[in-house]
Amino acid sequence: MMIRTVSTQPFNDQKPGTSGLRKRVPVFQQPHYLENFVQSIFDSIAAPRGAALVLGGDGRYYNREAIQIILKMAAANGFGKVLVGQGGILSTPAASCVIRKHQTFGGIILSASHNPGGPEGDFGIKYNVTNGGPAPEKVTEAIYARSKQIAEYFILDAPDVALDKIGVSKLGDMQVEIIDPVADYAGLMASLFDFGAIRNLLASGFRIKFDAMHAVTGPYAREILEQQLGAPAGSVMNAEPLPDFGKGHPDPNLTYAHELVEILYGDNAPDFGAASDGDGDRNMILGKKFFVTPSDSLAILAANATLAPGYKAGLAGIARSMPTSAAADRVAQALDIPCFETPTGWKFFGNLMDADKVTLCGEESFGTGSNHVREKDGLWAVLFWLNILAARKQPAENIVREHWVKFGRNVYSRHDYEGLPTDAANSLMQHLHDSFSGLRGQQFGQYEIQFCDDFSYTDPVDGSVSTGQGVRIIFTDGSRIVFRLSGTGTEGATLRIYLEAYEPDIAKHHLDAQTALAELIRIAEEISQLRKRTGREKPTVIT
Ligand code: VG1
Ligand code: CO
Repeated sequence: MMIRTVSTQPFNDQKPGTSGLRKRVPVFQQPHYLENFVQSIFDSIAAPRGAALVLGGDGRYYNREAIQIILKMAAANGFGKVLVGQGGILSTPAASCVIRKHQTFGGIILSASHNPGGPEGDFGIKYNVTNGGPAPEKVTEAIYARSKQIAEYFILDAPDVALDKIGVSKLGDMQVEIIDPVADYAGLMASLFDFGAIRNLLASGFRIKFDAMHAVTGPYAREILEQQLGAPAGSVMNAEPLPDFGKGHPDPNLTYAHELVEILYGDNAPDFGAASDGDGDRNMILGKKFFVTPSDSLAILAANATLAPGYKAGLAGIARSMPTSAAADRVAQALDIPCFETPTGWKFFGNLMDADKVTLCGEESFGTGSNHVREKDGLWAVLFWLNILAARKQPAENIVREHWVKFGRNVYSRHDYEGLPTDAANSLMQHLHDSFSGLRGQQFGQYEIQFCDDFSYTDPVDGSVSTGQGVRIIFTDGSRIVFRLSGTGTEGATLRIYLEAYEPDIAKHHLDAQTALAELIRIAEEISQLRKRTGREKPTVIT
């Protein structure tokens, strides 16, 4: 077998976003496009000869083709071994688990997460480092810099590798090991949670519904929830991973997971519902006719963590992304542990976990996780909730309401405006920046602005600084409005407006978030000149 050196020219748009490089499938299918990016990764990470990698993806359209290309390039670039999930499948948290367990040099994950798939949908690629977590910014910047210079890549001329049969084969000098994508991950889950107690709960008639949204978690949820924990067959719905996710949008929120929402809000609803996204790192938690806000979910997991065997020694600390509500901060304060506020994206949690500064991390975008891996983890959050429900023997809604009584309620919502013209979105953000100095001290209805800024973060472990991470408008009573542009979309711009108000008054805890936040929503629209600059009357998605 021969190593071929292919000359190529740089593409100028291979800058990784919040979570890897995401583009439309036809963009990735252009000659050399994927190859350029993969070679840029290999050139930047300088892995020693013979190093091992993990490779897998969420099964979306182009996953298998990409895996064949990457395997042949890894062989040509001197890697000694690649562990591949059977059929090319590995959920994002499972990939992180495998990197850590098998101590590989790193891993490549093929996913565009919650973005739709299919021939006209999105594809994505992300590099994870030795700790199992997403490459930090200095690595992604080096990859991008390399992609702008690249002149050639290396690929082995060889037949395709059989991806569906577990076992070891050779590709040139490199070993390819096809592994069970579920086993290591399922073993890790069993070591963290009280499977016996969850089994008893499910045997007692407690009914659950998990929506895998035709994405990667189907096989994981079937094995863990149905096989190992005994949930009746059919408890996992849409369990077959499909290359186009059944033409759905695998984003577990009230809008896109409506099939599950209708079941949980319908007649004869199950006791507990959950969904995960394309690559299995997000989670949505539902009780009977009740939605648990992701920010509350993080706080509640933290407050109840010692009920799960894996966390019975307590938490070292908690971290949340800046736009995530401060509900977790209140729990950290009560537990007398530190709470860190990071920019959006899981890559910022890695250093804190590696340094044992935090145990739990979370984002408002349906992402929760812990130091068991270095990615957010959808099924882990579902199992954590089931463990708590089994231990407390109360409905999910009661657990949330009791939490609010104890800590007060951080009323929270996010409004997304998807598919905006990039110019309009940029001009709105610029307008906000230009308004900073005039806004301080201004009164809007009952709210007075204490300060506004563009969030920047200094990593407490390695001192690296990340600027421009979102405009914050903070009011004197602690309420907040945050504006950010998404870094995961592939078309136009998505504006995210995050709204948070603290409500200590129990008499108001029954209010729907949109009602409770109405005044802040109005202020956000006024300050940003949203209607004038975007022509939009209402958000595309509210979570
Ligand atoms: C979004 C979320 C962010 C999350 C990221 C990746 O990013 O807001 O919290 O970490 O997606 O999640 P953005 O830049 O579009 O706001 V996943 O599940 O798409 O890998
Ligand atoms: Co995801």
